[in-house]
Amino acid sequence: MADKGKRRGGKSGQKVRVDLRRNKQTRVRQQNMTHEFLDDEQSAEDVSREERVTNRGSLFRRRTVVGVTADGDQLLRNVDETGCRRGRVSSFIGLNIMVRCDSSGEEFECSVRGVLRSLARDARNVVVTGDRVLFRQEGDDFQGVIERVEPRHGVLSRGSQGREHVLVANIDQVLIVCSAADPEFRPQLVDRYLLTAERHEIRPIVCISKMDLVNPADLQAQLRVFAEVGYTVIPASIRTGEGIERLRQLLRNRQTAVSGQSGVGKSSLLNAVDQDLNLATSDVSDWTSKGTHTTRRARLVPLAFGGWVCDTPGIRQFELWDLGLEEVDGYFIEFRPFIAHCRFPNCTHTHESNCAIKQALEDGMISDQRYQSYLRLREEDTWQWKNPARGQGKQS
Ligand SMILES: Nc1nc2c(ncn2[C@@H]2O[C@H](COP(=O)(O)OP(=O)(O)OP(=O)(O)O)[C@@H](O)[C@H]2O)c(=O)[nH]1
Ligand SMILES: [Mg+2]
Ligand SMILES: [Zn+2]
Repeated sequence: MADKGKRRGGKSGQKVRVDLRRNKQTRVRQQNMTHEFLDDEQSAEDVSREERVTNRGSLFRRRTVVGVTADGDQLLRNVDETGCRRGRVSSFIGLNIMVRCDSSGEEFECSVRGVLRSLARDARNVVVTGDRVLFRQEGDDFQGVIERVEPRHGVLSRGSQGREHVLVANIDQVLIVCSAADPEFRPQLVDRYLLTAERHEIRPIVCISKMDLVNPADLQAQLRVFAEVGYTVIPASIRTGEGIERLRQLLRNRQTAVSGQSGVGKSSLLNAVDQDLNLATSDVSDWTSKGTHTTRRARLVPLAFGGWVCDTPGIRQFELWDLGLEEVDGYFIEFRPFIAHCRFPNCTHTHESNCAIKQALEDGMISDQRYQSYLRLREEDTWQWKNPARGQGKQS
């Protein structure tokens, strides 16, 4: 949206997205920066604060504020809590939302209070799996109404047809599952997840499933690339048991989203990690022939040994959301030390001379695998309708 500086969409009480001005001088994060009001495409429930340091040390800080002024805020926040219960959204069944009560562990089938929906610009993300909510029981059965959605932290989201699709909220880490084979290993898909995790400050863990199907030596070089950048990489197999105990340790007492392509074995891995889970999985012959997802909806479940996992449906493509083309390089974390040494401050590391990234590539400081990923990302993504709030123009 071109008209920066102007608050839009705005009756008092509605939320606005504030984008705090870039600071070119320093890499240090600062608190009180100048406000600029921008158009807001996010949903009313999203009150997450986001802050990021881009590659050249410039700072983008942005927050979505619900109800900066009176009315809307009161509608959303001032709920009469008497008789309400606290819980967490575990899954969606049709239009109904399953909420697990914090105190009793019972599941309630809930709807959403009308005002929450009507104030939301993006109906799709009003309530998402993993949300912490305040809800009121209605009637004698396990039914209720969600009165309030608490502010989120740790969101895993992706783009989908030009809009944000929040996969799961309130997570600490994402287990990125990519199979060694069947379906074939896709390091560039892993990179997309890694970028998103960096962007949202969620810890990524890379799990390479179905290791029993390959000769480990064949993948060694590719896996080493991720490890050398500093990521935790776990080769695993439910057939041999490789990696399962390590996964158990990493998942214990954490909030973990499990994501990856369909058929890579996400649900199977979780069942191996905690045998009480009994998540649906499909036979090899089944999933390859039908080409559909076995896990149809995200499901948040507690682990017997502590912590929660959210098993999500497989994805085909992982489109990045809310990440500008000009900052992608900075989220390839091993590029960071070099970026500032490029001759041109807006170097794209493609055709420019005196490019420190290309030099680092030549010197073996950056791997070709990751550099190719970077190039692909630049080419493939539909950047023009990303980041509508940042003046790149939104087309629908
Ligand atoms: N050989 C081998 N096969 C595995 C392994 N893990 C899972 N599989 C098989 O892979 C197929 C798919 O497993 P799922 O756990 O359903 O895969 P998913 O990632 O949950 O798939 P969606 O729910 O569709 O996203 C099943 O036939 C599993 O038996 C493994 O370690 N080795
Ligand atoms: Mg599954
Ligand atoms: Zn460069």
